[in-house]
Amino acid sequence: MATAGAGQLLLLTLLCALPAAADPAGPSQQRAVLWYTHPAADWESEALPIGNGALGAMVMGGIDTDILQFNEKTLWTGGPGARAGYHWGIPVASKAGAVAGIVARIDREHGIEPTEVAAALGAPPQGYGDYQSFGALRIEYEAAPGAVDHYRRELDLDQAVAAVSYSLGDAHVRREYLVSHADGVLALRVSADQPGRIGLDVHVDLPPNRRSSVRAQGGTISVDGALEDNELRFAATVRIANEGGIREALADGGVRVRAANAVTLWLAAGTDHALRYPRYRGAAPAGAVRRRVADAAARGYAAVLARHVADYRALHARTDLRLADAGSPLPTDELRRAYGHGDAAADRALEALYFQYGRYLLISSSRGGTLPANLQGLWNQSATPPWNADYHLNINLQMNYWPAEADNLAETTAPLFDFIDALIPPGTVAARRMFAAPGWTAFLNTNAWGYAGPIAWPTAFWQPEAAAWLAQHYYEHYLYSLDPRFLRQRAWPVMRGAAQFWLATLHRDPDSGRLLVSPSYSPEHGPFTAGAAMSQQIVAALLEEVAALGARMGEPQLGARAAKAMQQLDRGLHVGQWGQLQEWQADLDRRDDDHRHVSQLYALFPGDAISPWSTPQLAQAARTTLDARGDATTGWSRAWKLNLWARLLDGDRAHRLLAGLLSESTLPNLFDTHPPFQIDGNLGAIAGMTEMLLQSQGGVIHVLPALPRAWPAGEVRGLRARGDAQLDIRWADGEASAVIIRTGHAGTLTLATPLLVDGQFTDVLAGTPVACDRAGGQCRFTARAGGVYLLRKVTGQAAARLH
Ligand code: FUC
Repeated sequence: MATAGAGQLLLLTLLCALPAAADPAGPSQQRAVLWYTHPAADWESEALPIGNGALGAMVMGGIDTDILQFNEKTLWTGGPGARAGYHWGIPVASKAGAVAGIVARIDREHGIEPTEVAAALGAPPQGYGDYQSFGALRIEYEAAPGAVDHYRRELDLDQAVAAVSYSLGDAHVRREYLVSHADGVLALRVSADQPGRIGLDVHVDLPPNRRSSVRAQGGTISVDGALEDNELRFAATVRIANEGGIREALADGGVRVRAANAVTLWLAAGTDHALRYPRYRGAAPAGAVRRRVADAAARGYAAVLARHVADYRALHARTDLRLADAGSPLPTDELRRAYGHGDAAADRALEALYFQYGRYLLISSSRGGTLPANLQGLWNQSATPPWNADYHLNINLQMNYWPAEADNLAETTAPLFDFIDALIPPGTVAARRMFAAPGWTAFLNTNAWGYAGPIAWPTAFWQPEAAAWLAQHYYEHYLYSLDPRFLRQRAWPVMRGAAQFWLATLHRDPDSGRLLVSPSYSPEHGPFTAGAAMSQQIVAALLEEVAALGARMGEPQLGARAAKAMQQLDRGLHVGQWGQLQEWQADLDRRDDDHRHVSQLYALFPGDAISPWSTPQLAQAARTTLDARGDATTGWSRAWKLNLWARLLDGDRAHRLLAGLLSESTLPNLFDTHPPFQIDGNLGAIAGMTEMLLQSQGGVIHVLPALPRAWPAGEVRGLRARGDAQLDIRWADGEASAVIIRTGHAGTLTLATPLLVDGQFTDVLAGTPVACDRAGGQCRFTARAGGVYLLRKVTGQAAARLH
């Protein structure tokens, strides 16, 4: 830009003003903080999670004794070396004949009971293992004279720092807790505004299922050991640094501090797990763990805090949701209890907080260099957690990552992609042994050790579409980023292997001649048949993409095979006798069925084969199905339905699902409860909130497609759209009033919003209007690389000035 004219300057001023502006209805903006007036009494429902993707802890904040239960993401029993033996769940001898037998039976009988198929094709899991608690830091505070008052426990989502504060006699005590990704350590700093007031004993408590030594020397507690089940080695170091006062190592492995001005605890932990088939073992952990603590302690708390906040904000602060007329003086547990009882401003405050909490949870449980977020994200206190706190591939792991791209946290997909890449070698063996097929596959569930076979749990074991579904996440990452290297080097190999598998195993239906998945099982529901809707929809999406990409990726033959299969493939989009979208090829759906899995609606969300714009009749059928299933259900299922209603452009109904989640399926610490606690509901829900505000599937960016009446005015910043675009949207009276689009790549974008009908649409850097045909509130325009575009409502005098 050589010179800026007056118009340009004005636009730039507007542009700068927009993100900083408070909500249109007045400055009721609140800080994004969860806060409580009491310590947590319960781990699952009240403790506050902190984490850096690999290392996490739950903050209870007890006054006399503070228990900081902590996890390291790779501490798993099971896998190679497990006492029970381990074969990745993959049969040693080929099962291809048994699978063919089931396929032939389904051809004849059309439906088989899951118990029979599980007996024929599944196997009891051997050496599957569980995600483990690492241990707990037990901090016992020295009794001090004076009453405790003004207690507050909080989690600041803008900084990713938890804190406890209270007055004790004439002193004010503050504890701050964080887990830094930048420095790989947990830090707890305890300070008081009066000298010499901090006295505490620190111990590390470990669960019994391991051999371990805990030793204290000077100010350091060293933990070394191995899990009894699989000899996985682990190490942790806690350094206790006191400012003033005295410190001594205790004979029982603890450390005591007395009369200090402040104390900082540093904790690092690790294992020798490595995400590499077949051994899954890497370097001994102790050296790296000790080094991380030494480096952080040398850096000092203020510097570590600053680096942590900068690292976290680089992700979290990109996106903000401000709802107008939102606010409440209530602590978070009371706010949640009061939710839906008539205070709309308080309700909106909780909804906006819940949105930013979901983004916080994803960042805190999913960073590069470790495993992806599991069923509980990162936080688990048990040796035998529900569903092993594993990776369920028939909705749950995928749901964890639904918000990653649109909510501007694409970096959080790094551990997911590393995990899936590492699943391909055992998944390739599984495809061969189970189906005599090329490519790779996975089934219902997997663990830290590349489990790739089917377990023998009749209603939950068969999901060979998992590989194709997971491949969609790679392709979506490309659609959002338009990064050609990622497409070629990461996405394509995964998509190719999944497509090769399906091209070899699709079955020609003897009745219709169509290509079907067989055996096929609609997640956790109904009989085994051929061609359940979800199976067909997932495979169709993958093969369609492979057909389109093959030539460009240098594999035209594979592309051509996929294209040919697509001509014969049933797409799983059938409307049944009561107007519903069928879950199976045969019209078996019952109107009174309220099953939590709505698998036949995959094509509506997360897929995009159904939409009210392009396939209105199918969208109507999806609506009929959703109405029949009803709203009341488990946590993650409500979150899925929230996304589905947003895709049906019904903002009020989507909001009703959000309201149900918050009032029925959310714990006082705002964890989603299935029940029990499962993080998929938190993460799926914020994906749905985002779908209410912005959608970009099918090549069109729709602004505020499902805005509920409950959010008449507000502002959202930093949402991402497919096509490498980023949007800020402000709205009032239920309509968009300003939209800023920042574009990464040069190319064509299509924007849809009624604001295009009479709004002013400007290429800000050029200072010129955007030329496009705006018929029907849509505009297809050519965006520049690094462009900035402003669409705004112009009325009265402002319009005259600008023209
Ligand atoms: C899916 C669900 C269950 C549970 C489990 C972890 O299989 O059907 O309800 O959420 O995952």
